Amino acid sequence: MGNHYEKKLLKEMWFKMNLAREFENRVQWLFSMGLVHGTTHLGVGEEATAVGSILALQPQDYVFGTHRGHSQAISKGIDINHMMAEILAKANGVCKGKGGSMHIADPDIHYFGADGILGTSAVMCCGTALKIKKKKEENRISVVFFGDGSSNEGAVFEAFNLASVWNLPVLFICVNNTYGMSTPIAKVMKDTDISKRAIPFGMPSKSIDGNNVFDVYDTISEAREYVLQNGPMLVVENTYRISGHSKSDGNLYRTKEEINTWKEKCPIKYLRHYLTEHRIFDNTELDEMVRQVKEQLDKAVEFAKISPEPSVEDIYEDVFA
Ligand SMILES: Cc1ncc(C[n+]2csc(CCOP(=O)(O)OP(=O)(O)O)c2C)c(N)n1
Ligand SMILES: [Mg+2]
Repeated sequence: MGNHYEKKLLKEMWFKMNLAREFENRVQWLFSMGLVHGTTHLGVGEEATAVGSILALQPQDYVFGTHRGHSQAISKGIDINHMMAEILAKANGVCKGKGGSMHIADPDIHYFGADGILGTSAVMCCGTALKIKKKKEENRISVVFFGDGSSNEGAVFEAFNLASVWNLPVLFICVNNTYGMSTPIAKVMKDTDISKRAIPFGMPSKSIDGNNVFDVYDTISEAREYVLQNGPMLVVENTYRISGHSKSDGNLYRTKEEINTWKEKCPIKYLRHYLTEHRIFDNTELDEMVRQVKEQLDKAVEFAKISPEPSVEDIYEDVFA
C-alpha cells in the first residue's frame, strides 16, 4: 500500500492534509477573535477522508460537500484566499460573503457546498448525475459526502433508490465520525455497519479506515471506475472528529481518553510516519512543506482581513428565496 504512488501525489497528499488542518486552526483562531459570523464546523482528524477521496477523482467530477467541508473544498482545489474571505463574510469571498463557512462552493471547479438541510445534497447529486447521463458525458461522475447522522435521513435513502434504479453515476461517500452532534451512532442505529445500507438498493459498498489516506485513495480510485462503468456505489470512510461538533460544543458527551486515543490515530501523524519510514521524505522536508502551508495561510488571512465588506445595495443579489 502506498509505495506504488508517485512522489508528486504523496507530496500533494501531505500538502493538502496540512493545508486543511492549518486552515481549521486559523478559522478557530479567527472565531475566538470574534471575526467569524454564525457558527463553523471543524473537521480536525478527518482530513484523510477528503484529501484521499478527492485526489482519487478527476477535476471534472462534481462534488457535493458537507457542513464540515473545509477540507473537501480545499482538496477540490478552491482558492484559499477567497475561501478565507468567505469565512470572514467579505465581498470577494467565494460566495460573495453570503454563504459563510458552511456553504463554501465554487461551480467553476465543480464543487458545491453543503445544504443546511442534511441529506438533500445526496438528492442534488443525483441531479448532476442525471445530467451527466442524459448528455452522455464521458469520464465524469457525481460524488456526495454525507455524515453518519445524515445517513439516517429519508432523503439519503431516496437518493440511494433513485441512483440505483436509474443507474446514475453517483458515488456516495459516508464520512462516519461516529457522532451526529452529541449522539453516538449506536444510539440511533440498530446495526452500525452503514455499508450494509447499500444492499437493498443493489449497490456494492465498502467500509474502510478513513484515517488511512492510502486506503481511502485506493478505494475511491476503484469505486470511481466502478461507478463510471456500472452505476452507484457507497463507500463508508470511518474516522473521528477530534474537534467539537460546532463552536458551541463543550465535549460533554465523550471522554478525554476517547479523544486522546483518536489523536494518536491522527491521519497526518500516520502519513508522516509512512513517508519518513519509507524514506520518501525526511522530517526536515515535511516540516518545510508545513512552513509553506502556514505562510500561504498567513497571506490568506491577511487577504481576507483587508478585503471589502459586502455593500448594503447588493443584499438582494444572488438571493433566490
Ligand atoms: C434535516 C436536518 N436535521 C438536523 C439538522 C441539524 N444538524 C446539523 S449538523 C447535525 C449532525 C450531523 O451529523 P453527521 O451527519 O454525522 O455529520 P457530522 O456533523 O458528524 O460531520 C445535525 C443534526 C440539519 N441541519 N438538518
Ligand atoms: Mg457524524
